[in-house]
Amino acid sequence: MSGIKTLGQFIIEKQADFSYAKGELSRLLRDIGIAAKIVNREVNKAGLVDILGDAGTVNIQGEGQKKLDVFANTQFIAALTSGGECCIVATEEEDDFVPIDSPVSKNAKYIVCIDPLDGSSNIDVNVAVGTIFSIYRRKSMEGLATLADVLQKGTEQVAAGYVIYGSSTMLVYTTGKGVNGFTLDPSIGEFCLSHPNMKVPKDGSIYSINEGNYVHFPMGVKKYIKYAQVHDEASNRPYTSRYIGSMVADIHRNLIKGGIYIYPTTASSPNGKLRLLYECNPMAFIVEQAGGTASDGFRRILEIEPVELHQRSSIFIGSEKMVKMAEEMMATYAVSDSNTKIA
Ligand code: AHM
Ligand code: MG
Repeated sequence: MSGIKTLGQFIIEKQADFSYAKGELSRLLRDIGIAAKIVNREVNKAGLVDILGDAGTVNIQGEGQKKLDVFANTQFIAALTSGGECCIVATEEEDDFVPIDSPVSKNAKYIVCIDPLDGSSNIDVNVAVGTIFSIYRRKSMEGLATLADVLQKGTEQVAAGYVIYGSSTMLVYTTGKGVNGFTLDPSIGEFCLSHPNMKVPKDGSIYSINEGNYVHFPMGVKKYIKYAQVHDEASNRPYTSRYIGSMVADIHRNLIKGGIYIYPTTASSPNGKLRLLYECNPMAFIVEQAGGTASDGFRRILEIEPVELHQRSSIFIGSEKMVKMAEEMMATYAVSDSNTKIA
């Protein structure tokens, strides 16, 4: 085992960095890691068992739920319930937040916002999917935690992370002191530190966006796409287009190689598609901690005031120089959008 550092060992070593109750946050991260291993087991044998396909139910967003969505949701809620450190789970798969009411969680101080299985339309075709989570400390001091405890700005996150179930399974997280990545070693069943102190390159040459929606994009995004496609050796253009359709996988790749991921507003989704609390905020916290930038096109994602549980946002995230350039174009062409009412 020499030279290997497991997630559990690493979390305990880094406890001193936590601003709050140290053992509690460590235990919470451990609980998420355990649930992630169970979900990983099912994702990996998805073709072998009757767990692929639709569950026949629809979530609050009106999206059909896949069986693995439902399975992952159940696993994370169960792990957070028995762990005892979480008082509320807000998940993409439940209409309302889920209060955790168990004897062990009476004094629980943490709120977890989670997308249990992101990119789940990719499950049936063996493409990478992910879990995204965000952890807040409850603000209210007594009684049951409420919606107000959940609706905190991204700047208030005490930890965030994602799990990518890809060609290997990785858990990447931050507690606000940099970003570290752990790869699951299936032979010992442990996440092992493989990507210490991850940094997103300041500039990159990959852009990731669903270009099929081009006609519905704001003018600033259309201009940015054209900019990305122009030949210019000095700035390494044309850029490479890479879009998996799993936010976790697209952002993970860009975090390592340098790039920008964009999910803008469109004519049919004027507030964007992705959810602020359990998709945009955690990814923004991680990418900022890795030295990158995350914006809704005009302002920092982490400073958006949430007003509802399943609030959506546009997102421009990744290498700082690329995001800044896209923001400049959004600002420049915002007027033409307001004239055509696209965004
Ligand atoms: P989901 O949470 O329902 O899986 O939706 C989120 C996913 C992201 O992972 C991905 O980047 C995006 O939706 C893909 O959307 P589209 O198919 O519109 O490009
Ligand atoms: Mg999602």
